[in-house]
Amino acid sequence: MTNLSSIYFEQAKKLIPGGVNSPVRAFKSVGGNPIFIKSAKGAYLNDVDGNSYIDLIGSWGPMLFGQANPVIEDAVRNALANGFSFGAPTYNEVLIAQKITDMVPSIEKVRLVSSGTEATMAAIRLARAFTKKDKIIKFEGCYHGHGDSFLIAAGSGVATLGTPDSPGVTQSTARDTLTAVYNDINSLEALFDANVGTVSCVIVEPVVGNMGLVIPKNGYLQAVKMLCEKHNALLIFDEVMTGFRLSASGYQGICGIKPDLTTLGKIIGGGLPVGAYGGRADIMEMIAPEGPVYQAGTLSGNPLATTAGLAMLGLIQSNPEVYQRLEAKGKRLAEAITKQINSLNMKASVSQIGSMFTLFFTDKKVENFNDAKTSDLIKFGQYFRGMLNRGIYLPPSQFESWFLSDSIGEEELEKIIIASWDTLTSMQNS
Ligand code: HOZ
Repeated sequence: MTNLSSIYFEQAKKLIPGGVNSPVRAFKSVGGNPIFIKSAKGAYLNDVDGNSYIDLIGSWGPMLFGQANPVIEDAVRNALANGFSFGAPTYNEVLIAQKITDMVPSIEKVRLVSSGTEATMAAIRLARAFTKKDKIIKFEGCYHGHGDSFLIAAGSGVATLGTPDSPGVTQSTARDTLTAVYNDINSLEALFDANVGTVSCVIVEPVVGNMGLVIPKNGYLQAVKMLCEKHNALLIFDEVMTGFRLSASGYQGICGIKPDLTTLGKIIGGGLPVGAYGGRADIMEMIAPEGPVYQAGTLSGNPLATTAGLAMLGLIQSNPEVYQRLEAKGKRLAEAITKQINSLNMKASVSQIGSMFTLFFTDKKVENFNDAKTSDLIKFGQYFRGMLNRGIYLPPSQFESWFLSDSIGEEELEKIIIASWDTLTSMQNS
């Protein structure tokens, strides 16, 4: 069908690899052409052809209060008048560091960067320098951005495209990344035992959003922490998606574990480009210029991004009940869709925690990447397109989490549930 989105996409493909600036947006695994967005407000994304969709991507996490929240919008508008980028310190950087360290107790010192990818790359460099060891352990299907060390058995967009080990990553880099099976403590223990004295850190999404949503088993993260302590390896929680989304102190505030380092992203810029890494002061003090580990960035602590982030964290602090509301919405959706798949006798299962959600097209309980990969990706594509046609914009991949926002009210929840039922029944009948 010819519409503005498809015209723009044709033009984009001539200028931008694959027509998009981040692969998963290209709809490759779900079919059809990407929808170009013109604007967004509250629970809705509006496309260039005049259609509106309920937004379940939420910019991959940060839109906790919905799109273009007026408090954040006003803060950014006011800040604009003072300039956009200085390459010199601002007081807002101090204020946001204070807020982050107040809200996340494991973070004693924090460094702002411009994306989650930057944060994770810097965090492992720091872990290597601190422990004087080279290897890292990550988990199959976890995604920590596109740094070379992480593109080994990676989830998210690379899993979606079927290229979890990217060409261009050197063999020596790949050799220093060891991969364990998430939720399987024996697999981590075996890796440690086979690599005694060489592992600098374990990096993990404590709740995984990049295999689709996968929740840790009871006691699993505690066991990971104990193994790290036993082997003198640092524990890094990648909370780029879960930080401030699952609680005001991230998932670590829920599971009660203090990682040595934490990476954050997106939400601490209110949706503007920001990331951060932080943790124990004795480790963070190794970062330049206090210590020898180099990491820098002109846009780090950008004044617009820190203003938006301060407004976002302020909103969270003044609305602590938002997490209960989101949990209630997530539960309601999970119950309704579980009922639908059961009544249609479909091979599918639902994963949900707070405002994060995935419908897997497999009847396996998804506890790790291998389980997630048993999903029927053709069925997911049909479901995605059915939902999109009914006005619901899901993440365009089986290996991603949906994100609910506080702007999604009763009316939107009803629409999502009805669209899901209509889509599933039409899939059943086709
Ligand atoms: N890492 C993001 C959430 N899984 C996806 C962002 C993207 O690939 O565009």
